[in-house]
Amino acid sequence: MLLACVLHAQAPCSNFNDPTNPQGNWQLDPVNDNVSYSSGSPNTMDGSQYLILNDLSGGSWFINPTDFKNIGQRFMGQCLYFDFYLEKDGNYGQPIHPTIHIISGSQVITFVANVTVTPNSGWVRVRAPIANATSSTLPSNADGTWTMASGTWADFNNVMNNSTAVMISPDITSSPSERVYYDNICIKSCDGCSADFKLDTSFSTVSNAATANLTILNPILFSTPGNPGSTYTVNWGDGSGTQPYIGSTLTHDYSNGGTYTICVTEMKDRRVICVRCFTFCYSKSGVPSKDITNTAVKSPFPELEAIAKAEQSQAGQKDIVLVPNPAKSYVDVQTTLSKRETVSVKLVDISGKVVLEKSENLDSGSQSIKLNTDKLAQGIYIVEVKSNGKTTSQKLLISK
Ligand SMILES: [Ca+2]
Repeated sequence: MLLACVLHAQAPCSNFNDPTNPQGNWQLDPVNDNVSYSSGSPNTMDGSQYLILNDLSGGSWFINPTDFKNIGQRFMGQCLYFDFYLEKDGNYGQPIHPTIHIISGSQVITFVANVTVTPNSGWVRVRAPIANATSSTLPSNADGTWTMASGTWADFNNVMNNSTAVMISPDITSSPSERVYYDNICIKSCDGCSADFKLDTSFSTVSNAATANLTILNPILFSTPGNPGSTYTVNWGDGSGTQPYIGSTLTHDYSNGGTYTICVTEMKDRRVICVRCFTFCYSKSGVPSKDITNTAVKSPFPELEAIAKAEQSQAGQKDIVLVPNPAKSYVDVQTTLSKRETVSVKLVDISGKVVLEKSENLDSGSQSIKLNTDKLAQGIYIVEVKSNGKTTSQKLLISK
């Protein structure tokens, strides 16, 4: 199983690359026909798919109200990056400064880049500092300056620290034909390192092995004017050597429990630019699963004990089936009832806390209770089903 020993939260990053849901948690606000969005490819900074925003009539925004909450509280000292490209300027006719906005409720702060672009002048990458103001001079860096239309610097700090969303817009002029591209809206360190990566880990209860899927968030794999591009190598931390990263997700299996530090090294012209590491650990369950008569399961970890008990219960009776398992956004708890009765289902996390509870009055025969697991963190849970005075439990893995 994976243990809760991941050392730090991974920072939000929208790369608009998902083939089925490229906009991720971004949405129109308000929802109207003033702006449309679609995808294009490639962003010449990294060769990836990007977001296109089209201004069709009056104003509207494109916001992400999910991933960028409380930015200042979580990522002070880091930078909010974005890639920008101007395709059509709505006949504005002058160079424009790319912008990105952070909002908190109705308050807005705007980072204005120093660089200017004109239609089809190329992609630019901008870093906005995540910093507090200490006077009415708002924070700035080499890439640009934070601005706000109204309010005090204390208001600025409130928006930065208690942000509710990040916001972008194609609006440049009142004429509705602007078309802009955004990509790689990511929070990362300001040092220009592009070796930050996303790690998805899962544990197979069948093989007792852990699998790590690694994706570099916004690698610079292509040469652009003034930038020769980078190469990346991955060290999985288990003595298996290094592996080159060539642009898609890399997968690695761990068959032995332990603590592993996975590192990505970014190099330019054979020179190391930076290294990013992430530590995770997992432990095999170590439960003698064949020995179901052993009811006095003892384990140094309470969660192991809970799982061991669940496995014993599972081995003794197949009263419930969980589909799918591992689950992502939902799980169906399937059971067969000999008569109409009330069935209650509890989802318990490894600390023993009930995270979800549901009761349903079901007819006899094959029945199913759907639990929404969308909001739950990935990990191991126990599903407890109580019907006809009997409790049955099963182990459920939630893997996002
Ligand atoms: Ca992208």
